[in-house]
Amino acid sequence: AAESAAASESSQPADKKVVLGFAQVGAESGWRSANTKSIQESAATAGFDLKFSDAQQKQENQIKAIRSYIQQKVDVIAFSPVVESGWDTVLKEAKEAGIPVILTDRAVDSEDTSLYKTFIGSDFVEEGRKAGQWLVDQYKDASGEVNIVELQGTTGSAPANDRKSGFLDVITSNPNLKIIASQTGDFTRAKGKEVMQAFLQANKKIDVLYAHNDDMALGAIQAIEAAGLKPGVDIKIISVDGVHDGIQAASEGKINFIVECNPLLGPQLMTAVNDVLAGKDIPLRIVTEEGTFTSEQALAALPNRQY
Ligand code: GZL
Repeated sequence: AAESAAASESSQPADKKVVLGFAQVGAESGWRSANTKSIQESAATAGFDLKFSDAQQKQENQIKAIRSYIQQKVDVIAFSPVVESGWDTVLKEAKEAGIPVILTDRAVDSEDTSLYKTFIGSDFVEEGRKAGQWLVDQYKDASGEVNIVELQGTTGSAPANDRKSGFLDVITSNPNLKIIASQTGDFTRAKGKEVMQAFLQANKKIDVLYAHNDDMALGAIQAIEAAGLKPGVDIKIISVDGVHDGIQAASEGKINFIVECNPLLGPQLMTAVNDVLAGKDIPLRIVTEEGTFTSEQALAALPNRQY
């Protein structure tokens, strides 16, 4: 009787595992792999039954996955929206089914914030501002024009939109700093290399590359070296994430400045799942802590990096 009483008090019967449905963006970058590992390991540690899907960076696949979790009557749905728009319908379906939703990593542009319990992730505008500030400091005495090319993240994604706007907002303080070309590399190495090749062919003088993630910067480095130029010297490179291969390149002076974007969101997500199921009020926004790395700092940090 005591056990059944305990079970009836909490929202979960004592022996039933919490079922968490997670709809992941894809496996496009080192950051994403580290993020997936953090979520899978944290769910196991929390004793949750994790249902996990990879949408290959396609919104329709994420929506399908969320609908399948609704059908399966999972306890909580969490996902990292590949793009900001187009989520209201499926989030309303989850709400009508009485299944709480938690956003991780990327935000949605829904006006109705009752459609999700919280958004756990970085401040991408601040990341763009940090990247821009480093460049402004580097070129504060520049007399001539500084030609910048930009490899944007996935079109329509919160990190691409916000890293662009934060960067632009800061560099306008120096009219010499000019973005002469800007195009999406979809957060992948392959596309980053391809677009950088095109930038190099179309522009005779490129001084700086601003890449929205390390993977595109690493692809661009291949293109820069193939063109007989020295990355980090002939073309300064600023990137975002701080994954192992990015930190490695920075420690070798091929990337000059990295703005960290923390992928290890698993523990905060599992805490939020428990709090939501316990009926606790949680903040609508949980911002993850992160820093920056110059080449010297990357060299010192390399031995201790977890991912
Ligand atoms: C940022 C995340 C971005 C990373 C990329 O939080 O959404 O997606 O910066 C990843 O590496 O592909």
